[in-house]
Amino acid sequence: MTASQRPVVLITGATAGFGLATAKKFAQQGYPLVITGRREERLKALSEELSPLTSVYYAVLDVRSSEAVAEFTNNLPEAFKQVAILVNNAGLALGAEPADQAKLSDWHTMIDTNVTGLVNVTHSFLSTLKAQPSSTIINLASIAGNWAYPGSHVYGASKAFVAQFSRNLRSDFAGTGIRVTSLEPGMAESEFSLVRFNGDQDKYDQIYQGANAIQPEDIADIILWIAEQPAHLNINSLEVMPTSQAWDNFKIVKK
Ligand code: NDP
Ligand code: 8X3
Repeated sequence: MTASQRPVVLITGATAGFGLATAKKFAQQGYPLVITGRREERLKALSEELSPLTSVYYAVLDVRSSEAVAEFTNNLPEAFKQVAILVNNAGLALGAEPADQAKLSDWHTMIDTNVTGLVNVTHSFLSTLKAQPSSTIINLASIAGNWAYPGSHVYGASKAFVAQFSRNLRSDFAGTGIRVTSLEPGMAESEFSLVRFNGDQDKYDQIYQGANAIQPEDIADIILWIAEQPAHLNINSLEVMPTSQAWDNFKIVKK
């Protein structure tokens, strides 16, 4: 496939972390890109950086608003309308306290972003994706959706939704050109933990120091690999951890 034949890639949450690295990775391969997020100055700078490599359209988009998502979808310029690779990446965790100490507003924000936001964008592009000879949805779930750990409550549950939603989409679209993947990373170094701990740089440093965590570029490589599998193959789910991370014992709380 020559660069001019590459399908359009839409990435949500391209202003940082996985989304940013994925935009760069696909741009290096010449894929036309639609990049979105809430921070316009970052989108503009990224668009300027990548424009020598490929065609880029950026739009400020808060995925939590179904109205904004519909308007964004309808207003895509003609050259970018035929989205064939959707990377549903925008998401966040807020807090890691036990459930009874968590803020209800944080729970709502996680559900609104990780569940409602992802559903908004997916629904808005299904007819476009179905019209393509081959298309791919890559949803960012997490190990937190597969395994329980203290302080994960709503975050982990929102990612369990993403994993099951991905499987259910697979079920609906079996035999069509639409492929769906639930990508489930473990600990990765990005702004994610700054957001989770409300900008606390000390906590961020403690978490990542010596952990040799996954880097956003590792995830970008995996996303490109998934998207470039032959059309007859669907990567259903892919869980990846840093080598330094693994499961521990079940806890037993004795009286
Ligand atoms: P970052 O915090 O580095 O990036 C998150 C991105 O999501 C930003 O671009 C942010 O952009 C965007 N975003 C957040 N809220 C919204 C919103 N309401 N509307 C649109 N965009 C939004 O995190 P990561 O790159 O690490 O995480 C990306 C995804 O991967 C998330 O879904 C996360 O849950 C998941 N994940 C992360 C892991 C990790 O350890 N880092 C591990 C497993 C999964 P902006 O603020 O400009 O809107
Ligand atoms: C983020 C991974 O392990 O911090 O999705 O919950 S973890």
